[in-house]
Order: sequence, then structure tokens, then C-alpha cells
Amino acid sequence: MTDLFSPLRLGAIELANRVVMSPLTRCRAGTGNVPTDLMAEYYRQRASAGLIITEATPVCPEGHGYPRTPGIYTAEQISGWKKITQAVHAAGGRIVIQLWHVGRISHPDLQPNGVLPVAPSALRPAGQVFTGQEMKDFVTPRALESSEIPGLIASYAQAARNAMAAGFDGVEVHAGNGYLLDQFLRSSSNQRTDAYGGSKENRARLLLEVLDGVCAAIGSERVGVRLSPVTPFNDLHDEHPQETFEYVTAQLNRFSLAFLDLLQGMGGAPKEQWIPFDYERLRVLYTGKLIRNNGYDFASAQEAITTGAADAIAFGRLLLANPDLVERFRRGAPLNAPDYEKLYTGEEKGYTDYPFLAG
Ligand code: 8OZ
Repeated sequence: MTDLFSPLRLGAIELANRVVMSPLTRCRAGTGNVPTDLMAEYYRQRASAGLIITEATPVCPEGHGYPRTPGIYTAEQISGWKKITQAVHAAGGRIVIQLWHVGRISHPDLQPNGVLPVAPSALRPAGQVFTGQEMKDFVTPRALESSEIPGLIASYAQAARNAMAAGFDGVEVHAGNGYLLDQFLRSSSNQRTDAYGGSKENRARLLLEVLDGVCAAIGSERVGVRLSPVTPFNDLHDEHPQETFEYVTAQLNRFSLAFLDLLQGMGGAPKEQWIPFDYERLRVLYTGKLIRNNGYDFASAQEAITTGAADAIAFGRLLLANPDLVERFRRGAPLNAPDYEKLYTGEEKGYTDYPFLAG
């Protein structure tokens, strides 16, 4: 019987089991947003998961919206990531990098030369951003010119090539959680009147062109994508999420991607509060491999795999606190609790010091 411990092939990537590590921003990169040896230790510890999806990683300097997030656009960053992919591979794991651009979820203090962040439309998100020194209100971003779109797509394609040079098994294009590609997809942040705004077909165009560029660069069998149809994180919503995301999902089929990583629900909010959305419909529409995520425990993950509702399950909080999560699942062992105070701070504390099972 196929279960959570069964191997799985995602495009060109062979996984030893169906436990996937969700992308988790941890804000521990070094000077120049270069990945560190401590980050290599953190990922190495978690290499028994079938697949690691790294923390969100900006594809260009303008893609940053948080301090100390690692990039994948300089030679030093590529060298730093190389140490991480080598450590994970030496431990028998597989690792893909999440390609990111925050769009309007940034601030001039975090932008090169203090410029305005870019977005589909000049609409200021509600909320505040941590600039490294203090919390500041979001600003009204600058709407991207149509003429800038090819350069943006080229940044994603180059980042994907850089990822291959760094030894990754593939990439995940981050199109969720209220960041740039999601700002184009969902209606509340996209009031463009060109070919990239308005209808769902137009709002999906940038994501599909980015996937075209990234697949041409490294091959679709090493490319995945993350969607989060209803998360309100970063002040985003869609008027008709079911229609928007059924369209996007159907379009994804033509790429023969390695996987679709579907973030269900709304962050840590309890299920009863989730905006209604028919995820099963996407499972039926999508012809490729599906990773489902958010709030699964061992029992619900096993059920999702054995019933065929998912091909793999991604775990964030559980893998953060339990580097040996697969072994704990196998043995029915108790789980460590995450230290939420140390999510984005604390260096090795709450990062590489979670205990492994004895023996
Ligand atoms: C939490 C804090 C900072 C970034 C996401 C990249 O939600 C993130 C993120 C989450 O996708």
C-alpha cells in the first residue's frame, strides 16, 4: 500500500518518502544575504524528509521585503547555497529552492537605492513591515510598466539557472501568500488595464510567463509552483477565488511541472475560519503531482496519501521543531513543540538545537 513512507517521483526528482518540508522564512542569512554554515546545518538536520523546499529566496535585489533573507542572484549567494545542497545530498536528501519576489510587501529602506517597491498596481497594502530597525507602514508601491515584465521574467529564469549551479534538485516558484506573483493573480491588488490585469486570464499571465521562462531555463521536470488561493496574509484577497484558481490550475497542466504545492486555508487560523474553497476540485483538475499543506498531522497526512487525495504532504511547524520527523512518525514518538519566539531571531536557538530522538 502507498503511504507517507512510500517513495515518490516528482518530475526528475526521486523522493525517499512523501514527507516534504514546507518553505519557512527564518531570517538568518549573513552579510550580503548570503546563506551561512548555520543554515547548512539546519537543512542537513532535516534531510530525512523526502524533499526540502527552502525558505523563500529573492530572485533579485528588489525582491527583498525582510531583513536577512538569503538571495540567489550573486556569486557569493550561489557559493553559500552550494554548501547547503552538498550537506543535504550527503545526508541522502533532496532540496529545491523557493524563488521569491515580495512585490509591494517591502519598503524603500529594504530596496536598492531606497526606491519604491514594485507591484501590479499602485495600491498600498494595509499593515507594517520590519525594516531591520523598526516597524514602518507599508508605502504605496510603483506599478510595473509593461515594458519591465520581460526583465522580471528574466530574473526568475536566471535565478533558476543559478539554483542549478548551486546544486539544487529544482525550484519552486512562489506564487502564494500575497507576494508579487500572487499580487498579479488576485483581484484585490491588480487593477491593471494592460494584458496583465482585469480578467483571470490576464491576471494569470505573469505567473504563466514566469513558468515558461523558468521551464525553458532548467526543464519543467525540475520546476514546481506554490499557490495559496484564499490566504489573506499580506492584505490580499480574490473576488472569485474558485474561478481564478481553477483557471490557473488547468493552465499549469500544459507545463508538465514536477509538482503543484497547494497551501490550503489561512495561515495558522483554525479550519472553521477558513474561507470556503473546494481543494478537491483542484486535485481533480490537475494532472500532475500534488503536495498539500497546512495543519496536517501524521494521521491526516496518512489518510490523504492512502486515499489518493495528495501525492505528498508538506509540514512546516512540525519539521521546524522535529528534524527527525519521519523517524518520529515511524515510531509513533512524541513531537517537540516549536518555539515561536525564535522563528525569525535567535541564531542557533530555536533553529539547530531541537533534540533528535535518542537511539
Ligand atoms: C512569514 C514571514 C516572512 C515571510 C510566506 C515567505 O508566507 C513567507 C513569509 C512568511 O510565504
